[in-house]
Amino acid sequence: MADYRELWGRLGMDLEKHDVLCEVLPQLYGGVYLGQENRPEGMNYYNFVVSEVHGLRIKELDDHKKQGGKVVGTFCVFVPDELILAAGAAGVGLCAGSQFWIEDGEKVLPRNICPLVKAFTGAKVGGTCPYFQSCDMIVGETTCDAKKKAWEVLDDYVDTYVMDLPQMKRDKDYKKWSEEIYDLKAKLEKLTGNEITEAKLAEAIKLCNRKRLALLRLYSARKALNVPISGKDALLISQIAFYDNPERFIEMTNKLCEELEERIKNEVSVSKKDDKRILISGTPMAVPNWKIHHILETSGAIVVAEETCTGTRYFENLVDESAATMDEMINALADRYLKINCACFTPNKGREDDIIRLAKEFKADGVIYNSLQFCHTYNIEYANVEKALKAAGIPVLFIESDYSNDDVGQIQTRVEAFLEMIG
Ligand code: BJ8
Repeated sequence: MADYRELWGRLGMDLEKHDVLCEVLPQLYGGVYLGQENRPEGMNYYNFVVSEVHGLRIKELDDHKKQGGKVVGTFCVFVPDELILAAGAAGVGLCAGSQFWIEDGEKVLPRNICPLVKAFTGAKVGGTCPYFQSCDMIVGETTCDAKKKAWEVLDDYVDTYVMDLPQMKRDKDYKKWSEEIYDLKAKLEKLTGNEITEAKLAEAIKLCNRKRLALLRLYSARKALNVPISGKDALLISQIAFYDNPERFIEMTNKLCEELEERIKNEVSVSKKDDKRILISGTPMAVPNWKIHHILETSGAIVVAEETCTGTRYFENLVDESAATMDEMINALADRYLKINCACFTPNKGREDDIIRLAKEFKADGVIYNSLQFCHTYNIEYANVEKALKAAGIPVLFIESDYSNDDVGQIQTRVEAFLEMIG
C-alpha cells in the first residue's frame, strides 16, 4: 500500500495503534482467503480493494471532501443510501467486525453488549478507522437497545443523527417511516447544501437498484449445483458493497458474474461433490468477520447464501422506479425498506418465511443460525425460527459467538458433528 500516513494524520487517527491493524489485517486475509483453490479470476479486484482498504478508497473520499463533498456513515441496512447519494454525499457502512476495536469500545461501553456495537464505537473512540474519521455525519437508527444508546456516546465524537425505525409493520408504521425518510432528506440537504430534487432521487434509486441487481446476480450463481464461488468470497463482496464506489462496484461485480456464469456452464466448481450446502442466517458479519464461513468451508461445507444484512437483507426487493413525485418516491423507499425482516421487529414471521424460502431456493442441506453474543433480538428469535425450520424438515444449528478466536475449536467440533448428522 502506498504511504497514506499524511492523510491518516490529517484525519486525526492514532497512527501507532493503526499500524497494528495494518499488520493484523493482511495476515488474517491471507490465512482465510489467499489459500483457496480455484478462485475466480474476478476476485482479483476484491483482493485489490482489501489491500487498499485504508488507502485508495480513503483517498477517494478525501478528494471528494476537498471538492466540497460530504461523507456520511451508516450502520444499518434500513438507512436509505438513495438519499445520501441524491444529496451528492458519499455513503460508507461503518459496522465493524474485528476484535481489534473491542478494547477501545469497552472504555466507554459496558462489556456485556454486542461486539458489533463495541467494535464500531471503539473504532471511533480510538481513532483507528479512517472511514469513521472521514465522516462528516453518521446516521444511526433505533433498532436494538445497544445501538440506540451507543449513538448518545458517539454524539460526543461526531455529528450523530438518529432515524426512529418503527418496530412493527402496521399501516401507521409505514407512514411514520416515510416521515422519518423525509426528515433525513432535510438533514442531508442541510449538511451538504444540496437540494435533493426529484430528478436526483430518481437517479439514485436507479443506481441503488442496479447495485442490488448485481448482488442478486451473484447470489443466483450460488444456486448452481456446481457452486462457482466460495461463500467466503461472496461474503467479502457483500461487505465491500458497503463502502466501495457504487458504479465501480456494480461494474466489477457484473464482470465477475459473467465469469461465474461461464463456470457454471463449464461445470467449474469450488466445492467438492460431498460438500454440504449451508445457508447462514442471523446477525450481520462486518469486515473482517469471516470466522463462521471459514470454519464451515474448511470442514466439508460450502456456504451458498446468507440471510443476513451482509447478505440477502441488503439487496432483496427493489425500490419502485415508476414513482415520479417526491411523495411517491419517498413512499416507494419506505415500502422497500420496511420489507426487510430484521429481528428488531415484532412480530417477525416474515423472517421465518424468508429463511425457509432461501433454504429451498439455494438447495441448502442445513442452516447455521448465527447470532452475535448479547444480540437479544436474534438470540431470542431463534426459538421461533427453529420451530419453523423443524416443521419444514430443515436441519439447523445455533451458534452464538463474538469476534474473538477463543471459541473456534468448540464451534469447529459442533459444526463437524452437524455436517455429519445432516450427511
Ligand atoms: S436490519 S440486523 S443492520 S439492526 S447491533 S441488532 S447484531 S445487537 S446489526 Fe442490524 Fe439493521 Fe437489523 Fe440488519 Fe443485534 Fe448487534 Fe444490535 Fe445488530
